[in-house]
Amino acid sequence: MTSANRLARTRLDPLQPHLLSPEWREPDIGIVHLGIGNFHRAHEALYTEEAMLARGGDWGICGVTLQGDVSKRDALMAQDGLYSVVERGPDGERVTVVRALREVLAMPFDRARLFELLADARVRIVSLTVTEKGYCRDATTGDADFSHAAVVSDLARPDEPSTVPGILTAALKARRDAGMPPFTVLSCDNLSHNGAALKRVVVSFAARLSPSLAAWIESHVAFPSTMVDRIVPATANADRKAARDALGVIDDVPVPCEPFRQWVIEDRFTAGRPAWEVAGAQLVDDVAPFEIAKLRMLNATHSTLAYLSMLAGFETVSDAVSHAPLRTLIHAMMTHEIAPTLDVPASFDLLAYRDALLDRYANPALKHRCAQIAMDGSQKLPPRILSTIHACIAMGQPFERLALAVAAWFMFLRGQTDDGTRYTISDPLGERLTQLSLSAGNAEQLVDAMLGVREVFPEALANEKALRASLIRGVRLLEGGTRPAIERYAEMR
Ligand code: CS2
Repeated sequence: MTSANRLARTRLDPLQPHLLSPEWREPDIGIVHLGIGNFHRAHEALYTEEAMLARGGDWGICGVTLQGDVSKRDALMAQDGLYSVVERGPDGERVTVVRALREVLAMPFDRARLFELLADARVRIVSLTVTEKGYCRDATTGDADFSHAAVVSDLARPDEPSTVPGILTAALKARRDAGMPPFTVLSCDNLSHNGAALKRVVVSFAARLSPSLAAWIESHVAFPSTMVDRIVPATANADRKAARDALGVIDDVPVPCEPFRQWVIEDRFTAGRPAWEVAGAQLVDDVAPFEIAKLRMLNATHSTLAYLSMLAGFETVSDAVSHAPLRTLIHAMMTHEIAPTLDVPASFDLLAYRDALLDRYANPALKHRCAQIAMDGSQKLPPRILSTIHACIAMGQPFERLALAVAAWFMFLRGQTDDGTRYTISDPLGERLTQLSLSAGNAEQLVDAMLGVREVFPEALANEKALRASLIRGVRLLEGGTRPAIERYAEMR
């Protein structure tokens, strides 16, 4: 295929119907984004492009993949950083070519260029979507995980970092040493209090190298929290075909997503920011109520659907919610177990939020695979489901359905569906967890073995008798078949 058939900045004219606006001035890079996955490209990058179109500003983005994924870098750079967003809604699809991404780097190969940018005063924001495990956070203390091999190596060689705390600490040190103001660090991952959580990881890491640097970061660097929301599946061939059919040229790396998007940001930027509000972002003083509601309502039910579906054999989220008992179970879980734990402003209608989520899940055009959501359960369950169970226990509220979700995760870790089809488990603790779940002889042993995993279950929660009993009930029922178990829980009052 010749490059004349591919997306290119010099050949955007014929693509006008697929651009947000014909106007465009190529901006300097103002944002370095760590974790250039599909989510960022369908979320922050679009908000940023709209903000620049409306209000200008040099907020071009340099995306960085931290896993040495040169193929992603090369595919995007072969298209001058251009790619299309394929929005799939019930009323059809819309293909938009995004121009905000100016450069893509792959660590560790492009370390010198990354640090050149991070020391450039024009870069005023470093944002992140590195997923939960990318934070290298010790779940018990909240500090950097000093037993993590990559963290140990970054502490030994702080000039050649590869982890998030290592990279941010080295870049902030260079700024401080040069007498420059720091950039704002913007976490866009699904962690509760994500800004504060990231700050703690970075400051604790820096403290091991230099207490004065840690103190400078503590007092000078802003880490605003955010709530991000858009359902963005992995790219499939159908998306490449949709982009090609719409654009008439090849896009190897389009991003499929739903029409809905939301971004709530704590408005604390020490070196300026794009006018994201013109694109619909909500800039607020306190993100916590939004962030916790989204984690507990959306992400928790996503994970519940994912584990039950992996066992029962539903491939996508829309397949899962078109199974009436599973939909009823999720609806009841949000109504009776999750919503009562949330403390949101009066204007936030949780039941309307629940119904909107179920409608979003039902989107048949999206093909959001349950296997994608099922990844990294050891990192995702604590903020999504365990924190909610903890709140239910404290309030004396029921949590039987939430416990079923956790039991389904235990069963999922055995690596096969109810009908014996095997799948691989992708989780940083995967091998150990699978080993534990396979060696347990019965439901009690399985639950006790899993409750003993401190990275997932804090001691106080693991000692809750009522939780243990609910988990055992859940495992026993699931052992008799996931679909019948879903039916039983759907009937629960
Ligand atoms: C999902 C999220 O994969 C997952 O774990 O729950 O990526 C979810 O789609 C987004 O948070 C939606 O905003």
